[in-house]
Amino acid sequence: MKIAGKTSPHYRNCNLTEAMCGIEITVRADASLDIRGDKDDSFSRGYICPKAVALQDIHYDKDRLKHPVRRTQNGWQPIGWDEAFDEVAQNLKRINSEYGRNSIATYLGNPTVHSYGALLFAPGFIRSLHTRNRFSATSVDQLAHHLAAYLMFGHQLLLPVPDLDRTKFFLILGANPAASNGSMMTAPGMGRRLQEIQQRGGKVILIDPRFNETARLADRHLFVKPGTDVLLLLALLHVVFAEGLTRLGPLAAFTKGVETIGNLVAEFPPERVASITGIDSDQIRQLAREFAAAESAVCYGRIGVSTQEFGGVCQWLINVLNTVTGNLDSSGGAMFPLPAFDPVTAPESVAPRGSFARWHTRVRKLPEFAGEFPVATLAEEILTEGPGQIKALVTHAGNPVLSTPNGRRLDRALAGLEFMAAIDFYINETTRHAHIILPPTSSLERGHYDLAFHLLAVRNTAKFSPPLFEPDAETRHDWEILVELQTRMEHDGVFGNLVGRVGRKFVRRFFGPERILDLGLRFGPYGAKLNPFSKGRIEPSSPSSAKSSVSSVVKGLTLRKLKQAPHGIDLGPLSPCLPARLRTSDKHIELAPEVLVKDIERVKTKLLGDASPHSNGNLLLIGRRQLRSNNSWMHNTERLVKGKPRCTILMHPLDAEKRDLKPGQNVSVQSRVGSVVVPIEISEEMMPGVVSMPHGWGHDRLGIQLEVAQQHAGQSINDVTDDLTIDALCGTAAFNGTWVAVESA
Ligand SMILES: Nc1nc2c(c(=O)[nH]1)N[C@H]1C(S)=C(S)[C@@H](COP(=O)(O)OP(=O)(O)OC[C@H]3O[C@@H](n4cnc5c(=O)[nH]c(N)nc54)[C@H](O)[C@@H]3O)O[C@H]1N2
Ligand SMILES: Nc1nc2c(c(=O)[nH]1)N[C@H]1C(S)=C(S)[C@@H](COP(=O)(O)OP(=O)(O)OC[C@H]3O[C@@H](n4cnc5c(=O)[nH]c(N)nc54)[C@H](O)[C@@H]3O)O[C@H]1N2
Ligand SMILES: [Mo]
Repeated sequence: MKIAGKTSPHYRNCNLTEAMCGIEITVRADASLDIRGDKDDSFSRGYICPKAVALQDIHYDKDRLKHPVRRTQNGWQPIGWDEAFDEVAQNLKRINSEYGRNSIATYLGNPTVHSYGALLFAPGFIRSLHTRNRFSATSVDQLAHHLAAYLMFGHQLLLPVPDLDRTKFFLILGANPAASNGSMMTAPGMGRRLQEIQQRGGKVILIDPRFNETARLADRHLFVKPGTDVLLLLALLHVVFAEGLTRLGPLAAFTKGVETIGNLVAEFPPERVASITGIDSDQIRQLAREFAAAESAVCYGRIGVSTQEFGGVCQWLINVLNTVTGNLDSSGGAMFPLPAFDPVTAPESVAPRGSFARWHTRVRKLPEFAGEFPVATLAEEILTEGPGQIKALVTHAGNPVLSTPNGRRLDRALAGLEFMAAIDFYINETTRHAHIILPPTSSLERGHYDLAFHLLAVRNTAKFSPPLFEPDAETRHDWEILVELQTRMEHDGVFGNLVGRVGRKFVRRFFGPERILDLGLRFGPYGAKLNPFSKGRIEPSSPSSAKSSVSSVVKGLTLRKLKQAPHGIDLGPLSPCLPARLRTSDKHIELAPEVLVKDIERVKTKLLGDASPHSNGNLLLIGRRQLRSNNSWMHNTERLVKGKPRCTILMHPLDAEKRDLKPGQNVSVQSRVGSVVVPIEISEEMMPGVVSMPHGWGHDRLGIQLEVAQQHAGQSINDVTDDLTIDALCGTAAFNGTWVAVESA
């Protein structure tokens, strides 16, 4: 293992979750790594979570693939890169010419967003396939945020973020930042930051069907019945309008649709929704008044509200609540970060504004968003015969068998594909179906810049992490694999191959991710090149530390200057930027987009009408994240999985008593699509009628190569979640709110 730089210790950002924690790594004599929080990182100030320490376990994992493999009757065989690339390209071309362009599908998983090389080069590869069957983890995650941003602010990436370090009133719906480290809100050290809100006289309030880890830090926690947050939001807005508490301030000059919202919410007084949401009408009124009266306030909702049947309208109404109370684009409210590499002002070809419902899926007719289809439809598109049926799949950094609803069905579907390739370094529940696996370098072998998370951060900062280790001679970076596949798809024959090869060399030499990053920084808001938004101040982080003081970085940010600041550069607090930063054609906020307003009809029918759901003695299943876990792929590290089994179902004592269930016993959890057997934990943390399970477990399938994970297999919640239970507006999986029967196993 060759160390890349001269510097020891080595400073970088952990790229596992969204928090961008600065870490300090020392390579010990025995090659093991001492990984700790970087005290000089001005943003994370030394905070890390246990996952960062496990970066080394992944790097040194003996199950991690270092060279391409081909699946044969006698198991996996190592093959060379050229052979592997050829075989993938030949198969994709054959299937394309035999069945048409839409017969090839792609799936990009979550770590794609944590690798800037992959983010920059995946779109080119996907374009080279000319298929509409593009999928990603977005439709099991944050799609609702993009949809609301696109329709209201004109760009899918113009995402408001809580101004956490200044707010006086933080209203959280369905998130657990104390365990997840925060999402769509990058802020390392969540516990400290929440405490600081209280120390400056502010309040933290959580709405959640579980008294989760964040509830323990909050001033108030209210149980809400899963899937009913939309009614709570409508009622909060009702009170704001009915009691004359709207105050748009400067936003009034460029906000359309306020009256439409007023009319819409008129029919949702708290009394009408209280029993359905499980929140007392007085509590709702009080909450609305406090929110409106606070010096600054911000409402924020995450996975609990994004991945449920009304996720789209929830994220919209959250933005509306912030806007009409004067808390959008205002200090302590919901603000728009201005990152040094800014996709919002980048050309359309680099970061598209978004699109909605230009075309629909073949089988269920669900809409595209930004050129992608909802992954809840992937299995049926593979299994349903006819023109346009998916015959081949390429996955990149994804494990949809464990991470998408009705995963067993997808598991079966993948087994029947004519061809599958995976860009991944593990043989797991999904990649075991691949014919060829192309393994990328580990994250310690590459440079890192958080293209996505600087855009979502509660403070403007910039940091480049150099590689710690030289890449293994046999491995390729994600972006190199993607470029290689793209050129092979685009060029045919001997001449084509030659052109391709030269082009490839050229791209790798002159237009790799570092070059693009540098250009992005130069033309970005803090670069020397002219940019309409360059108002940013640049200060070196923690000037007290000699190592970090880069006094020359005061203007004209470049990658070189960024590299001279190993602890990152502080670019100041978030600052107001509207209406200039809006990307709507008329530079107005569209408070009441038609499709969203219309979707309230569905809310009325489903939640208020006769068809409103009845439990029939069943329970509502929701998800749960755990600090020492990261979706499906970090269970192969002993230090993160040791201790008692964590893949359990949580249930309220009353529900357990009714079913005569005792703590620790195995129970079967059954839904329309399948069942799992897991141990039960009984706790008053849960709202009665609701049960919770973590996702990403279920490593007991045949043929995977994850020795540690297999010993801590657990079961997959997504063998129970339903691919037909979705947010009908945009097709996001509605993981939260699956009806299940739970009984002794
Ligand atoms: N340790 C750890 N950290 C992670 C991850 C991980 O797997 N492990 N994953 C990362 C990823 S990919 C993401 S997207 C983020 C997610 O980050 P978060 O959204 O903060 O994470 P969750 O723990 O899923 O929080 C969802 C909360 O919603 C609640 N909930 C469920 N249904 C409802 C509902 O109908 N209404 C309301 N109001 N609440 C509901 C749940 O009880 C839970 O407390 O975390 C990231 N960070
Ligand atoms: N029931 C339920 N299901 C959920 C959720 C939930 O709350 N409840 N949360 C959803 C959310 S928010 C998300 S984001 C998804 C995640 O779902 P996915 O993105 O589909 O799955 P991950 O578990 O993140 O798997 C990541 C894969 O990428 C590989 N990998 C890791 N690093 C790299 C890399 O640098 N390059 C490459 N090429 N591969 C790499 C890993 O080996 C692994 O196979 O799960 C979703 N599923
Ligand atoms: Mo996610």
